Amino acid sequence: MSRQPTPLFPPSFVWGTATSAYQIEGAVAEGGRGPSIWDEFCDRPAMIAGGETGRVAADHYHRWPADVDLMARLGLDSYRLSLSWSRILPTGSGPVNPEGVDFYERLLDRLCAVGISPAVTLFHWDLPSALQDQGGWMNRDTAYRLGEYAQVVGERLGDRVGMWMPINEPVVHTLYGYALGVHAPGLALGFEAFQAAHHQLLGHGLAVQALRSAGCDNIGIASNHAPVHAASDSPADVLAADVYDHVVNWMFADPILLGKYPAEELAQLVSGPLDADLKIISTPLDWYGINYYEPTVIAAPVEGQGTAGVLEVDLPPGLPFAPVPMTGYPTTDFGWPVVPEALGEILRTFKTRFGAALPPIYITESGSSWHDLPDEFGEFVDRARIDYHDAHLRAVRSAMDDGVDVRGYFVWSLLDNFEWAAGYKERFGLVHVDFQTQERTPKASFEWYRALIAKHRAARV
Ligand code: IFM
Repeated sequence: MSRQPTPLFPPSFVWGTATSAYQIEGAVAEGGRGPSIWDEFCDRPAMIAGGETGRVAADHYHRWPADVDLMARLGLDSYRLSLSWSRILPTGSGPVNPEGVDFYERLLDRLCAVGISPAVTLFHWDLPSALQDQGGWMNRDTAYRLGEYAQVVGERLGDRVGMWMPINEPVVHTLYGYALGVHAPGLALGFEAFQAAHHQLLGHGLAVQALRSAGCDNIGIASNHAPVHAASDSPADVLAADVYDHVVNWMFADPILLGKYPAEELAQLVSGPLDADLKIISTPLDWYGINYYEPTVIAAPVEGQGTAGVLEVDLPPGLPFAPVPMTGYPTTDFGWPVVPEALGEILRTFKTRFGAALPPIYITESGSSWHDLPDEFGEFVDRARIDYHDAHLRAVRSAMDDGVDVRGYFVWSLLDNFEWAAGYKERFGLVHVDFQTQERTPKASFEWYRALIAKHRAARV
């Protein structure tokens, strides 16, 4: 990896980090919070590595003042957090929990006081259980509940929020949570799960409209995208890769940016008043957020052979595509290939595919998990994480030089946290968290990012 200084970005480029409520807050039964689907999913045997749960997580609910101090030391322009829906509306709709609103008011106030602009996600996979009891995202009503929740939050907290994302990574929530059953709510509905995707997209559009009516602006989405490559030039592999690309990328981006599903066959997977819904879903955004981690290689399925690989789960038989491991690249300790140029590639693809319909882009997440260990001085010298971000920032810069309008980069994540079904072993943070003592130790990557931000701040002056 290069040891040249990371290239400079324009003065207005936004430097951020990201987290989500269930992954860091803990305190799941405090402050009037209602249960969420992740509380219940973690209680099911064998769903989470090591039987871990987010009940305490990084205890951010109690330690947020010290965590904001760390962010101030880092010099962040913006901090992307998600609100726990069931902390604000314990049953997903109806009465507001004043203690929940109060918690976020104090957190947002403090962020603003230290000069960090909050970037708020409304739904990062932790649906209130009461809404799941009514079908969750398979139920069209949930989309309207997200709109109402957005209205409440917009009215109460909107004056302190710099950027909004109604939803995070609908593709992952749909595939893992509703199609394969390896994330909450643990449903294995196969292709029927696309109804849940459609309702999330509808909820996104309704939430955008509600936020605007509450006087909020600077609204986008945090959506996971990455290039899909065919395993070979064979027509069967190329076709399989194209189908997969449509399912994981364009099924989610096209409705939002173009107001249509990318193929008639995919539109037929969902029901509802599609024309009217797509108008709502494509309510114009101020920007589009891409979460990027790794590209995918796809082959045509071999009859009688199960498919595993990048999704880290066995896929049901009969799918028209088979993810295969990517070779020739280093992998993170989580086993994900490190392919920075693929971030540049997806950015250029967005520019080409959407043209004038594409608003400015933010990288709303990128990061890598390394099983960091302290050296003899107790320091975490996470060179691999630094190299990861350096290389991915270079890829962003190069795409910008090619005319892609990228406005900011949010490191996933500020803190080591609860990595969903993988529990606590996977560590994405710039700050190490000892989950026994909750001690925070900034890693070398924290100092690297601090210096990078400081250099840009100095250039601003
Ligand atoms: O931890 C997750 C996050 O919640 C959503 N994006 C990917 C991250 C790493 O897996």
